[in-house]
Amino acid sequence: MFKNCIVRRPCKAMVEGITSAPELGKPDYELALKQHDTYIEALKKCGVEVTVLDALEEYPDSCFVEDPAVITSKCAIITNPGAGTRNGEKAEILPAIKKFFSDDQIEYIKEPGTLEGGDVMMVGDHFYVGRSARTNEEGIKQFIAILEKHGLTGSEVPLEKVLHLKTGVNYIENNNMLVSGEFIDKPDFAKYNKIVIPDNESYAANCIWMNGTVIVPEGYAAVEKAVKDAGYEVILVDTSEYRKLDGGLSCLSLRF
Ligand code: CIR
Repeated sequence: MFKNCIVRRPCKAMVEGITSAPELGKPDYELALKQHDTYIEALKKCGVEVTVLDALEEYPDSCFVEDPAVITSKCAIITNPGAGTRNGEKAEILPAIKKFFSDDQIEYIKEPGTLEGGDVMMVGDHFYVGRSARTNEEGIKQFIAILEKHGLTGSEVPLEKVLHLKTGVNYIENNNMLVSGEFIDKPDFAKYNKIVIPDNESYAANCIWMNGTVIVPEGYAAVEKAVKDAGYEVILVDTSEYRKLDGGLSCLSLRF
């Protein structure tokens, strides 16, 4: 069960955030703030304390707190984001992590390794790590060594198309996994009960399990139904403005 979440308010500069889909237009900052409020309320409904960090205008993508850190049951790992404009976010997240973890529980991914938390999917004590344009072989090697030092395990999953691993695949506990596109037939995930996301709703592969409830992005009826049919309570949160920056529900929080 998760007890805590860390989120960071979006900044006005988010309109200059990285995107692979400029055709969706720039995010509406005021609407993004309202959606962030709703997101925080949804997390709280799932029984967690939410730490809300101040917006950081120097980093347009800094509301996506999942990327500069990974939190496990045994340790926190400050990553080394592969996106140049985001790399400095690792220093900005550290004070918040230090409120929950002592220095000997905090590990670091170091150059030349790069890794972003969006590429890390936790399944119990095992962590799948996407090798992507943001997360390199050396970053994965360091990450798995850190996991093993703390009695956890990890394995690499090469990505071909999507930004981060969790853009396309998410574990929602009870052996259930939401899978889309390139992940549907990956042998790595053969042992899970796969809930296959239709191509026209692929954005909604990024749902989060929160203490028995699954938070699903609003506007994806097939995914909402599939998650409900799998037996979960569902809370819908509209993330339209974050989608314009390739960001989804998991990207907006650290959950631990
Ligand atoms: C980026 O390209 O880094 C941001 N615009 C989106 C980050 C999404 N984060 C995630 O999937 N964990």
